[in-house]
Amino acid sequence: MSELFSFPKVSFVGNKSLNAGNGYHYYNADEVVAGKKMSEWLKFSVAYWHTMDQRLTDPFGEGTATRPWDIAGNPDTMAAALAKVDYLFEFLEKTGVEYFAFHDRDLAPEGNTLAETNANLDKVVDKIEQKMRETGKKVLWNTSSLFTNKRFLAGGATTPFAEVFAYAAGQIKHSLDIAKRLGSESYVFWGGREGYDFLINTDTKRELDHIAAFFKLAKAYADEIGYTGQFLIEPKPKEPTQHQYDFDAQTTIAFLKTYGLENTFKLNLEGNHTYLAGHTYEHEVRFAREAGLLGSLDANMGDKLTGWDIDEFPNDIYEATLVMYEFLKNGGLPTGGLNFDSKPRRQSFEFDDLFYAHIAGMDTYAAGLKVAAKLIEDQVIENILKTRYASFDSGIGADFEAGQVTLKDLADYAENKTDEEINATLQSGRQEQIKSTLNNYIFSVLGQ
Ligand code: XLS
Ligand code: NI
Ligand code: NI
Repeated sequence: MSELFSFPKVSFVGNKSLNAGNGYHYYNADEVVAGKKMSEWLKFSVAYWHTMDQRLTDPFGEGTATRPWDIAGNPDTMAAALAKVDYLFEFLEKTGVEYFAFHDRDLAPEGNTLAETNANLDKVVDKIEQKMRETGKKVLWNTSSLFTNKRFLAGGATTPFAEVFAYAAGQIKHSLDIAKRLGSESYVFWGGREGYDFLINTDTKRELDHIAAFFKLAKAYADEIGYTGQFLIEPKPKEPTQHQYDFDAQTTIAFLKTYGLENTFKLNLEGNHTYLAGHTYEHEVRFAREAGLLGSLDANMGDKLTGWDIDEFPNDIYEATLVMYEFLKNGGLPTGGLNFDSKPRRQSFEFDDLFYAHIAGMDTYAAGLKVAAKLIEDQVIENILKTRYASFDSGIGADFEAGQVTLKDLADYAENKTDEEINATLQSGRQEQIKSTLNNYIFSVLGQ
């Protein structure tokens, strides 16, 4: 097939030139880091809804993006939907990205009924399936949009309207059929409008009971059709509803445990969502990892001065390093990956900007992976923790950890100690020194 667009195939060029050009400076698919090839660790994924569908609109203006697959005047026709598939696969080929992710509604226009909509969708899925067979590209995850259409104004699984609830279930059923058919490694539920705007008109308990039951029905259906991909919930604290039920990792973990869903789901954590929740990305990844529930990453970032989700392509090496540290501690993401739920800025409207954006994102996480691997090899963070918690390795601390003391034993132990004695055991947190060390690792590893 002749080329659809002219951007050259992106290959690894190394970091000798400081100017970001058309190549990867750090992402070297075959390079071995921490015992595995980068391409095996870093399962990057193109997000259909941004890379293919996002027109770079904002609340004040129309789209600025120039996209070669737009079919003049009517970007929502079936012809455009089918044409986009060819562009996606050429984009994957040229960037070397192995995976993609999509919502049902990214792929094809809706019809007048769910049956008509499914028929449109299936035509595009037929083509995708064929292309996947030809190229070996894979689906990281798919999902259903239960938030774009008007019917979902009060949610999909948490709507007060049973007609809408049934429709949402129908949509999920079809998406699970697609997941099974295309072999999606995971299946994502992002609770777009699963939350509330106004407490007084909302039965929160009933809504949470509904969504938990909805998830159980989805799991039962997946089991019935033999779909074994990992189910994921993607926490987000606000936008679009004022109060999202899956606010952050810990809120979502509590929800899963409350309803006995912790063995069914893991978390898909997105950088920009973590800031909106008042956390850092590494915080969220840490808490999911420690709960054994780290599933996948939506690798983006936001502007820390902006209060909404801007889905910027990741370019913060410091953050990527700390996220990759958690990632390596987790042994990577067996059924997940790094999905670029990211879009170029509105002024980066040219098609080539999509390539530069993916290059920036992939290089950032490749660089973060290398620095994190070196930190672990040198046991930098492990040694910091070892020293800081050493008093729990012997004496009263060790006795407590072994479950050998009562509250009264601890009180007896502490009773006659003076402040001077206690304060003499405190250690500095050495935050500034640790940050310098981190910077030194970044400079040194990436300078090589
Ligand atoms: C929106 C979410 C969304 C999910 C998929 O903020 O990040 O894009 O990843 O529905
Ligand atoms: Ni996302
Ligand atoms: Ni998001």
